[in-house]
Amino acid sequence: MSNYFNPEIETMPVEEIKKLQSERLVEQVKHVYANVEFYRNRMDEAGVKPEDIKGIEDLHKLPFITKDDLRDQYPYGFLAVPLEDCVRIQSTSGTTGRRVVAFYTMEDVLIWDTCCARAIVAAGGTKDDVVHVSYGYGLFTGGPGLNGGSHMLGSLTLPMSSGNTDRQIQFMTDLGSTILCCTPSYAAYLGESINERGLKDQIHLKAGIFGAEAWTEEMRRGIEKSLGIKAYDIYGLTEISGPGVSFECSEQKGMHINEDHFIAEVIDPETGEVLPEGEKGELVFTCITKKAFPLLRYRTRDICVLSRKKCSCGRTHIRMSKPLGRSDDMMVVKGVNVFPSQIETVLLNNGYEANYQLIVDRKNNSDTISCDVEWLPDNPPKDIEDKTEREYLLVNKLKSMLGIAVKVKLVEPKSIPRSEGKAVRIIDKRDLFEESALK
Ligand code: DLL
Repeated sequence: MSNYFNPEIETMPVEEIKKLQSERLVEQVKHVYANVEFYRNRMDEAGVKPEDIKGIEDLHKLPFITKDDLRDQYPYGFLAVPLEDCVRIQSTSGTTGRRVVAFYTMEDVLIWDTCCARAIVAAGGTKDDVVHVSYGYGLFTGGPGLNGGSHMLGSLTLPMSSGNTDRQIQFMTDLGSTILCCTPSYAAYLGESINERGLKDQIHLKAGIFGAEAWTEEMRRGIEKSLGIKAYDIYGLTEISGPGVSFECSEQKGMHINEDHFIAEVIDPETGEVLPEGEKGELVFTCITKKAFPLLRYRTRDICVLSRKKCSCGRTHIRMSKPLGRSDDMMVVKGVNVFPSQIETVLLNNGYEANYQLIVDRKNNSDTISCDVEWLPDNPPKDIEDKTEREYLLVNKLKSMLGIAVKVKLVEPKSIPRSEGKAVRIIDKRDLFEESALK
């Protein structure tokens, strides 16, 4: 594949995009069937042969892939090229033991960079911009993704990573950062910090590219005001490549999916039935260009709506709404993906039962998570010191499992309300999901 960064692809007539997707899908199916035993078995079980897939109209014949499949196949089960052809791995946040590790060939990295470069352009970026990347660098895809996109565009890239707010602001003022890339919570925090220090007139930001967690329109308006910028949403997930699977344009009405690389479907999460455009359901992606770790029909668990309505920016690629919720119980806390089951595992491994409740909140634009857990009736804490010690032990265990701090409170047996139906394990006070503007 030549010509990685070709903006014309984003304005191709829809029929041409679909034709391109069909051609690439056919090749991709052959590639995974030939190289990944897991796919071969799944497709054989479903009675589908590579030659049955003649274009995107046959996509529905392929079986779905879930995160559990990826964990079961950890680490190499989905690798579709020889390991020596890979140049990079990235990994999902917050999961333990069986993480999801995604592999990239050099070509895969360039495709990913292209997707992120497009997001920067859609936010008004050019090679003359100074792109300040405050997403975390490392296994998390945020930093490396936007870094790569900025390089591809030829912009000056500041690989700040997250944290150290004073240093962030100093570089921002001294080097004249014009585009900020970070999580929306961190952007809000930076905005506050800059205003508190009275430095707003010394920063030159014009745009921000914020994603990796849910954020509301209200939050967008707050960030835009405090930093004096236009704030753009960006979406992605490690399994599919990282940030840049989709991104907002100047219209700010949903995120254009990079359709020359990913096919999007929305399904009914209960039945798996493909839903028509405009209906709300679970987002499913098929990677049609990636070679090392190409997932077909991967269930993201993000609930979204797709729209092909014409966008006045001129891009023809389909748009997705902001995620409107999840079809599983994953929460994104401080940018880290947290499953209640992980917390439960720590509790059970440490002699507690599954009588717990998680309270997630957002204060001063920073997420907090606390966990109330009942001590066992036959093993109450001896005194206040013993209680604190036991709580501290759980805090440490949870920290090493999740990578973030969870406040723990031991409470009396039967003090957590029992529910008649599904246990109410999570109280998320953040109210992050709202019906999004896909017009
Ligand atoms: O969060 C990739 C990313 C980095 C996206 C930087 C945007 C910017 P994961 O850690 O694998 O990857 O988490 C993926 O995060 O399935 C969504 O539930 C959530 N998510 C990502 N972007 C958004 C967004 C990165 N813009 C999971 N709005 C996804 C809401 C988002 N949720």
